[in-house]
Amino acid sequence: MSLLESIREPTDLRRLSRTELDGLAREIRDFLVTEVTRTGGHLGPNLGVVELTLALHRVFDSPRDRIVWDTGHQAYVHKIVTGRAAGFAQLRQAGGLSGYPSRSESEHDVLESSHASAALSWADGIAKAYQLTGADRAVVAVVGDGALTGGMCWEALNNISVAKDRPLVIVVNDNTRSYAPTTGGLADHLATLRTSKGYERFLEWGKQALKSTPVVGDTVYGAVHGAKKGLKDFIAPQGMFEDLGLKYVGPVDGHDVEAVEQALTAARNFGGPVIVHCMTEKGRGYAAAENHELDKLHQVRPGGPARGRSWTSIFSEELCAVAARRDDIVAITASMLEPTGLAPFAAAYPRRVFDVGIAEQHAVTSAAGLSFGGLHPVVAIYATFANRAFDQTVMDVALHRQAVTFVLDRAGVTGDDGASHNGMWDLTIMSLVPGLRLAAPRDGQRLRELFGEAVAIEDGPTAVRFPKGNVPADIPAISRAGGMDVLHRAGPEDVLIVSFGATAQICLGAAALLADQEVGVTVVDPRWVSPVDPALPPLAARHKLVITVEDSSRAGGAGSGVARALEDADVDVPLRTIGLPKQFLDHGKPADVRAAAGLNPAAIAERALIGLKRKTSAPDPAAEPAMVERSA
Ligand SMILES: Cc1ncc(C[n+]2csc(CCOP(=O)(O)OP(=O)(O)O)c2C)c(N)n1
Repeated sequence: MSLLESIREPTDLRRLSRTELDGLAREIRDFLVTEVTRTGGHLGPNLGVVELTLALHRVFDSPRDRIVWDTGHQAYVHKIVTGRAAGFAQLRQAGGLSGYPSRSESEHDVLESSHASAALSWADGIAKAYQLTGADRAVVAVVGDGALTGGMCWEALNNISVAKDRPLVIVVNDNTRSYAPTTGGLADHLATLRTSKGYERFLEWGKQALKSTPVVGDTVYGAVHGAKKGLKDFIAPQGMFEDLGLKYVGPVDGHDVEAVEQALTAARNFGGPVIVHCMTEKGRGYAAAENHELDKLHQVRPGGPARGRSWTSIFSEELCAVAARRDDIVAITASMLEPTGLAPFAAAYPRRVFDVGIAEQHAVTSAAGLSFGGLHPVVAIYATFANRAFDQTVMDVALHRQAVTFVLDRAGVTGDDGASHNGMWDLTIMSLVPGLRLAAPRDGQRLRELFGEAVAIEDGPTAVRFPKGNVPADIPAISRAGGMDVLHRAGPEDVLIVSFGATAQICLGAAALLADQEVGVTVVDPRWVSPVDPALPPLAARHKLVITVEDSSRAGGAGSGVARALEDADVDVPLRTIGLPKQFLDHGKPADVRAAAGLNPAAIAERALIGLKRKTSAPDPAAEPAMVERSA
């Protein structure tokens, strides 16, 4: 039996000798490389936390003690040592293991959301609860140097540092990178701490102070006392964390299980908030990751790098083209220069791009300032992370009518990253913002056009949203109705299908199915989701039924905008809105997740036939689209 096979739960780790631990770390790395390159997933971050995770599970007694992973993309090793190795065969596939911690998978998992920089606040709250209820349970948060650039971490630290008697261990997993190297004042400060002599001094101190402290177990007074005294003596250098009033242990070699255990044990026994600064190497032990300059194989795809023409690459090209004509165009990324397609722009115009860290709120308000200062900022973020900056979008950008263009990549169902990565709230939240004009291109050509139209608007904010993956072939318009593209028109004016963004292809598929049933269909793409095109209500009035289709939440989204516009124009044509249900959608293949929500030609055609009363609603619930939500 391999060492890996002998680990069914964290307590199994505590029987292992140092040599066995090294062997286990090797086996885990081999396992990760084999499994994750096959299924796709986060590779580099997990290769970097093998020893750190082993040490955490030897020192802390999970699930009694709580280990809170920030972002959660680096929790694969944690999954392996908590009995889920077999599940990696189905990683990120429908019904299989989630790519992030998941409470339904294991009692060892706490925080499921994959939005960064939240773990310290979670840990603060859990520690407060345990203190108030008298529970003797340790709380440890693991946060990357990238995630530590997020504002929530600093709000949490501001609170954590004042509670001197509330135990909380914060492990900073410092691999010097987010995707790319982490930048900013904090990164500079961590670099200063890294180059201090603290590690050697720690090892020396650790050997003496912890000689009699069990790795896991009683907080013997002497050991606690010794640890406290030792920590005081050990504090080095007098850095920012100390100035905040937090004890600082480190820097510790995060690939030396023994050193990490010593540090964690001392921190655990300290009795107050402690930062343990671990240095790790992203991609450790796998040459392809170690040598991958761009992002150390942060995430890999099954079957190797993507082929084909992505939406992102078209935006990337268009941004450079516009920027060549206009030197007021600047771009902002929240730590995702490469994934959001800003790298070519950054190479061409290094002074005109700002990587602000994982700090979407700051990105947006800083964009308001750039606009006030006479520039036209393009904020390039993933749609799901726009949630983070809703208030800033409303109050700082829109209220002040700043000309900021949001580019929302990975909008709609993204699928395999699970509930918190789907970009399914952007159409709702952006539609709520007064004065914000919101576009959803259906293909590459429309992305170029609409991005150009968006950055030409100078009296308020604009947003352009598009999905993950490759663009479809361009879908030409056959005519225009107001500002809307008419994509299809055949037969009597029975059904008007209003297709938002990249749903055009499936709407045309539905039109073809309906033509077979001798139903006349018009398909329009309004191009702009908000405001609703004034030509839409009169066009709707000529039809017997209107169906809106969007790859975003039905609740308050594009279809809701159409409903309000028809109501305001006193157009009483029946309306059906098709979109994602107000639910958290489990991971799975994007097409399957969409189809389950009724976002496919057959389901749309079915809704049309029922709406036209050519067919009654089937009494058999199994015939209903699985996730259609009726009440939202
Ligand atoms: C709010 C938010 N913005 C952006 C991301 C995308 N993202 C995922 S991991 C990551 C880098 C995290 O860096 P770090 O915390 O240092 O962890 P590492 O991958 O280096 O282990 C980013 C930017 C996110 N998850 N959440």
